Formats: sequence, structure tokens, C-alpha cells
Amino acid sequence: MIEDKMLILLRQGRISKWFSGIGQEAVAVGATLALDSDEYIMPMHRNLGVFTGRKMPLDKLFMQWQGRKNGYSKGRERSFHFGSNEHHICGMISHLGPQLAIADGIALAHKLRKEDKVSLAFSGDGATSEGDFHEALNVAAVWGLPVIFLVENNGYGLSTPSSEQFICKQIADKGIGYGMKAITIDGNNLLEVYHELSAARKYCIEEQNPILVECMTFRMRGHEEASGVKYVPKELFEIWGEKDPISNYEKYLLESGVMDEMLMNQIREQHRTYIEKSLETGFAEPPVVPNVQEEMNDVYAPHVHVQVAAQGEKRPLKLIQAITEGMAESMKRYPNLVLMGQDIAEYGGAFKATEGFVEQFGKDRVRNTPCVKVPLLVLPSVYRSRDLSR
Ligand SMILES: Cc1ncc(C[n+]2csc(CCOP(=O)(O)OP(=O)(O)O)c2C)c(N)n1
Repeated sequence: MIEDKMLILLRQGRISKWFSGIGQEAVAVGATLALDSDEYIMPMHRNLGVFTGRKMPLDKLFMQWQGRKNGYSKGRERSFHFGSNEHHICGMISHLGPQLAIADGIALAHKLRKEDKVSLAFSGDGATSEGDFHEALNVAAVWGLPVIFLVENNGYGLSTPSSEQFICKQIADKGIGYGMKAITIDGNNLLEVYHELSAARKYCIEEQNPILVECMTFRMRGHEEASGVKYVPKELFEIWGEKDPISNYEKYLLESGVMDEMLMNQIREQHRTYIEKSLETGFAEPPVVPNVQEEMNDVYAPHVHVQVAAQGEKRPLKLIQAITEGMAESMKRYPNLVLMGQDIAEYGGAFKATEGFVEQFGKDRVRNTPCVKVPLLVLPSVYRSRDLSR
């Protein structure tokens, strides 16, 4: 219903852009419901169901899309490029996969803290051709990280059909190539998505391994509204229209007697009122008045600089030794600090900067990475450290 409303607002010129998830709703909704509410999700444009599934208040959501101050990122981004730590949703970076390495980092934090938790990253079929996707999957497989990589295979990467995107039979084959469990499911069947994702979550936690879940689905609208769907053969809309996730689920609820028409209409009416009211509140919010100091405060952590004079005896050191000692000091001071890099473990690093670190701090905290280019492995515990400014 939010989707329908947004299309109307777009036509009325009251919003300027919309990425529709019509046709793919079951994926986001089923996957979100399968996770614990404190497990991190990295959603994408077509995953409105993650936000509603985590019960984000709609007025704040609408303020976000209007670029208002009381939105989730204080008017900085519109659209879906935002997150909410409170709801354990990590803001989308780009459509093509950079969130996947962050999902690895969060899963690593869970693993090291021995928590029974997973992280879940969404991507489209287009993203599965990107380097970020392959590096993130490989690291997760090698390190045994409890991550769910959920690919929404809607047959097109923007306008590029799957036949020009990859040559393997299914995207799940790519997961198998990295040595991880990979399954293909019907992404338009809400109950199947929910049950398969619940099982996938259990698998990741029990086996301490990642999984790739390929959800077969179809995008009934363009990549975003302005881009249209001219490149899609018309008959595909008919075929997939028959498999519409919402009308089929409604049909199931009615036929199985879980609901009757009256109750369904009642629920629809409640939602309509809630959406309209929240939109009113969202639109009533005045535009942001920029304030440089506030912007700076939101970028940099509060910091009081304390000059520490050199103490004790001075001794001559090579620069690399100073780096080694500095890192060792930090490793002792912050037990949640983890070093990652190529050849930094037993080998001690290409410049021997981490020599002896594995013996001193253990392999969990001094980690050889496979040859990755993506430097985006963030441990939330480190990230959130109050001491970060030091
Ligand atoms: C790093 C990066 N490269 C390229 C783009 C441009 N771009 C945006 S979406 C897209 C294709 C997306 O395909 P898919 O993930 O399958 O999503 P779909 O729109 O088909 O649902 C491209 C090439 C981008 N946003 N970011």
C-alpha cells in the first residue's frame, strides 16, 4: 500500500524519485521475519519490507524520503540510502554490493564473541558480477562467517538480462564455487521465503558458515520509476503477474480460512489511515536549514585533545618498529581490536610490522585475509567504542 501511494505521489510531483519493489515484496518481508530483531540487515532499494518488517514508524520513514531533519539521517539522504542502528539496519551504500563486506564484518564480530547471531545482506543479480560480491563471499567462506547472502534474482541487472550477465545456470552456482552452501528458492512465495530463511539462519549459527540464498522473483516496475521497463518482453509481466506474491498470499489466507474478506478489508483500512496520517506528519515537517557546525559534529566524534609528553627514556627506533609498538599497544588496550591484512599473521607482514603478533594476541585477532581489495570489514564493537576519538 505504501508502494501504491508512492507511485501516486510521484505522478503528482510530490516526491521526485522512487525505487519500487512491486513484485518482490515477499523476499524482504519473509527474510526480515526470519531473523531476530537485533540481527543486522543490509537492505537495498527494493526492500521496503525490511523497514516495515522492523516496524519503523512510518512518519519518520516518510520524513526520510522527503529529506527532512527528523528522518533517519537528518535530511542527508533521501531514498533508501540510510540506516537505523536502533532497528539494526545498515544503510545502503550502492546497489552493487559494497554492503556485503560489512555483513562479513558484523558476522565476524558475532563469531568472535560467540553470539548465536547472523547478518543478512541483500543484493540483486547485477551485483553478483561485481568484485565486491566475490571477495565478500570468499572471505565469508574461508573464515566460516555466519552471513546470509540473499540474492534477488529478478532476471535483469537494471536493463541487462541474465543471459548477458552470467553464464552459469543459477546464481547459486557462484556460492558453490566458493565452497559454501547455496540454494535457489521461490522468492514470490512468502511462506517459502520465511521457512527457507529461518532454516538458513539456523544453519549459519549451528555450522558457523555462510549461505547463499537465491530468490527467484520479478520486478514489475523499472529499476527506478524514471527508467521504465521497455526492455522487458510484455508476456513476462503476465507470467509473473500470475505469481504475484501479495495476491497469492491473500488468496491463501482466504482459502485456508485464516482470514475472511471483512477482516482483510478492515486491516487494509487501518493501514490506509496509518499511511495517510503519517504522510501528513511527514509532509508537514519544514525543510532543513543547514548548519555547518551541526554537520561537522555528526561527522566527527567529540574529541578533547590531550597532549601527552614523552615519558621515560628515549631510544632510537626505526619507523617500522614504532608502528609495530604502536599497534601492539593498541592491541593490549582494546581487546576488541582486530587486525586484518594480507600475510600479517604467521608471516608477520610484508614489512614485518606484525611479527610475533599471532603468538601474543592469537589468530582470532591477527587475521590473514585472502587477497581482498575491499577494505570494509567493520567490527561494530570497535566502531562504537567510546574511546574511538583517542
Ligand atoms: C558501484 C556501482 N556501479 C554501478 C552502479 C549503476 N547501477 C545501479 S543499479 C545497476 C544494476 C543493478 O542490477 P540489480 O542489482 O540486478 O538490480 P535491479 O535494478 O535489476 O533490481 C547499476 C549498473 C551503481 N549504482 N553502483
